[in-house]
Amino acid sequence: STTREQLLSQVRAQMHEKRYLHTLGVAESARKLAERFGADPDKAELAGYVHDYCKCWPIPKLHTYLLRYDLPQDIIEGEKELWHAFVGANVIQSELEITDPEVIQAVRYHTTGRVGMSLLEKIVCVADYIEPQRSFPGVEKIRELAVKDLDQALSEALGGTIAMLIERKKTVYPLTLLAYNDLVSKGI
Ligand code: DGI
Ligand code: FE
Ligand code: FE
Ligand code: FE
Repeated sequence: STTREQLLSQVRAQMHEKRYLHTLGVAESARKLAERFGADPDKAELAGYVHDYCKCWPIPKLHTYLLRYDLPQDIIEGEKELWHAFVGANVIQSELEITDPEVIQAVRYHTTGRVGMSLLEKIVCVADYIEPQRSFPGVEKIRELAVKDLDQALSEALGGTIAMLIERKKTVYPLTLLAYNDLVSKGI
């Protein structure tokens, strides 16, 4: 079985220094959120380590893997920013021998979110926004919410992303909008 050191050196080899520091930050933040909200801290940390495994892969390589894994047509035809999450969920199984379906799902939906996210999916998604290296308008509010209410933090984070995408005239992936609507319709 793979040791933590082996895993981290393989993750490190996929990306730039800055992305690796972000990765370590997400693992740390995810572990803390898991301890706070009652998820498995080891799973959260592992998901953090691997969530952006494919983030720095060249677009043609990501495209090859999208076709190889027969990933959804709307992902292939949509924003390339989303590719690393869907490809990553499959690649961590083949290259890192990660078999835990909860960890795999957390990687798959860390960028878009979805309706009915598991606790671990929410944790990884929110950790991705609030890890210590992150700075963007609104990050402090999400950090504050994440101390008390994970769903509120998630709602704020998804809402902020949707607003940013609209501002930049980018398409909003349907799942992201549905996830946001689901939270808001429940008063979150
Ligand atoms: O990989 P990271 O930079 O750590 O963060 P991420 O995986 O959450 O997001 C990557 C990018 O994807 C980010 O710039 C926002 C963008 N994104 C998230 N949801 C959507 C999206 N882009 C489009 N076009 N549509 C979405 O629904
Ligand atoms: Fe990502
Ligand atoms: Fe990169
Ligand atoms: Fe990330």
